[in-house]
Amino acid sequence: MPRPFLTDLGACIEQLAANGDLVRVRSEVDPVHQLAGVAYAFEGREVVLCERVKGQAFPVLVGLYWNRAALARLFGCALRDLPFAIADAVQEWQTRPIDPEVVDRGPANEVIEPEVDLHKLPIPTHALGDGGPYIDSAIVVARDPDTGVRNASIYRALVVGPDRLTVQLDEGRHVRDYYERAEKRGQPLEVTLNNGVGPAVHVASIVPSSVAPIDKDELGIAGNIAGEPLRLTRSQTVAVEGIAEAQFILECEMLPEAREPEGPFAEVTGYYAGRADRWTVRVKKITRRKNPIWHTILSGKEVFNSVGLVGEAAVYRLVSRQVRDVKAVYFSHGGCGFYHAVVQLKKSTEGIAKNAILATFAAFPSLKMVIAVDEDVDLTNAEDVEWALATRFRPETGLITIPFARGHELNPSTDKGLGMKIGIDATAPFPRPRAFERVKMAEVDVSQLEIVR
Ligand SMILES: Cc1cc2nc3c(=O)[nH]c(=O)nc-3n(C[C@H](O)[C@H](O)[C@H](O)COP(=O)(O)O)c2cc1C
Ligand SMILES: [Mn+2]
Repeated sequence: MPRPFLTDLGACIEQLAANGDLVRVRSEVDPVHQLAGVAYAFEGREVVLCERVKGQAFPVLVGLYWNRAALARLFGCALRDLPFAIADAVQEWQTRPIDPEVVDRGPANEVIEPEVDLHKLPIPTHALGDGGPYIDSAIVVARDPDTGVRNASIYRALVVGPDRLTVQLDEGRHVRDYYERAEKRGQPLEVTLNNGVGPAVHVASIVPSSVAPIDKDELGIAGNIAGEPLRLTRSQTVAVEGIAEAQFILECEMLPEAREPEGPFAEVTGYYAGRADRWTVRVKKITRRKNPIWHTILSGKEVFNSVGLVGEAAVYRLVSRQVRDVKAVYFSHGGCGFYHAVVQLKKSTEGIAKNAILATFAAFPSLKMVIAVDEDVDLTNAEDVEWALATRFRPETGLITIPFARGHELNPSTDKGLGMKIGIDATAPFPRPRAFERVKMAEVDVSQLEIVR
């Protein structure tokens, strides 16, 4: 059954309100620092709609991804099933993709701005040390300059002029690969930045390349999640499409040979990414809905529950096929959402936890640490995982270290991404000796008892 609220942000907000997961801030907030500060008071709880933004005509939505329970309600599944629901849609896409459809005009083209002025958009400046206003939730749609295959992803973009942005493209990103090939020919890379989309499109655009390789259009994943093709709209000034359902579309080109300062930016690591000369983008046209809502994402729980959640789903899908004993994967929040993974196994043989650890590293290169636990450990509970480390992990046999391996360049504990990965087997021996049998109490429904306080 089609679920339009998973692609259309306006419908999504209505659904959040109906589920009791939305707060509206009626007081005016300053987009410089104050908006993020107000939103942070709700981090991990309700999604926040700032209805009046100082000096700006449009409201701003923030916090769409920071509460997994609210996301599960949107996706219509139980909280613990959320990564599996995404993994199932991704698998369906691999075998029966619901590819996007291109239309001439969409809701995102209701207003075609006569001139480009990024300062007229309510783009907030988040953290106190940030280098300026950042677009950080727009879906970047591009085409491979050789094959024409479409790509969707998210890159932070700093506003540096009325029609100019600077962006950060990590190593290995498909858009960086496209750009480098276009630049070699002295050509710009055309892209659209699509702000204000539903979770199906967001999820599709951050599925890791181990699952959505460079020769596949990951926008199809949005179709498989929402149950209907995602609609794309032809652009006014570039040959790449925009997302018809978006609130705003910025038609842009990434300029060859041009670099301008970008940063600092409060990153998912909890640190600022530094300022340096990075890629330059020129905005050629802005189109929008009549009454649009700007969407922004705060680094922190929001990203843990989006990149992390989608990473878990992708890793689970890949690794459980190689190692059937793997039952679940969790990217813990203390690990910045995607540096630490906990892999849960129901062991059928000795040594298999180490194979699961190696397969997990292969499936998600940003990971620094993988901990394997048994099925009787709650993998989402840091205290329970620590209990497994304390009582099952034997450092003399259970530790894997992989020095000088590629990780995530933003992680300051690495040398620009180069560092050691560690795998920890915190599973009990197989077959399980009596000494490793976990204490269990009877399950009692206390609501049936007479209890006095
Ligand atoms: C809110 C948010 C911001 C992101 N910012 C960046 C960024 O600035 N640079 C980057 O390389 N990746 C960033 N990512 C991660 C990429 O979007 C993600 O890895 C994506 O799968 C890359 O796709 P691609 O390889 O198809 O280009 C961000 C993800 C999210 C959710
Ligand atoms: Mn891609």
